[in-house]
Amino acid sequence: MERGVTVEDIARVVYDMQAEYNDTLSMDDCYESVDRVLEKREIQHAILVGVELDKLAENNQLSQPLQQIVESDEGLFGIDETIGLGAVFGYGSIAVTTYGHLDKQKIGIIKRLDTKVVDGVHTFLDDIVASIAANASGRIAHRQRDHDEHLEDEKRKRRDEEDLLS
Ligand SMILES: [Ca+2]
Repeated sequence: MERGVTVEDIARVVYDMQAEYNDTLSMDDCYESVDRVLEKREIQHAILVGVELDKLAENNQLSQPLQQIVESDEGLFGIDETIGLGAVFGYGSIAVTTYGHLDKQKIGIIKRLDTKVVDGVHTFLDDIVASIAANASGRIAHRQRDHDEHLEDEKRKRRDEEDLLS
């Protein structure tokens, strides 16, 4: 990814969120899950919109009052959280819950973006990264549950194909 965020940064958040529920979870699983989430069109669109607005604000190219609001990451803005939230519904209730948690507890790269350790305007990016991490966490949690329920391989394969089609 661009804007100072790597897949590894996001995978690490996913690992932190899921490791306590999943004994066999590896960083590779988290990487893979983040990669799969990044293939989704609704996520790609959220990234496009959010990063574009961050960049425009960074270059002082938005109209007022939007420029000032995005540039200073005003707490009351709320559209940034809404875009992130809008992109988590595709992965079910665990993704939604995880997003809510990350929005409050901002861990890892999300915290670094939110507290402006990473240079530039990232008003939208922190919420989008939280959304990607929440989706990847939800994906892992649902797969783990399926595994626990001993779904036959056949069924899982079909779900993967549906995953790709959607
Ligand atoms: Ca934000």
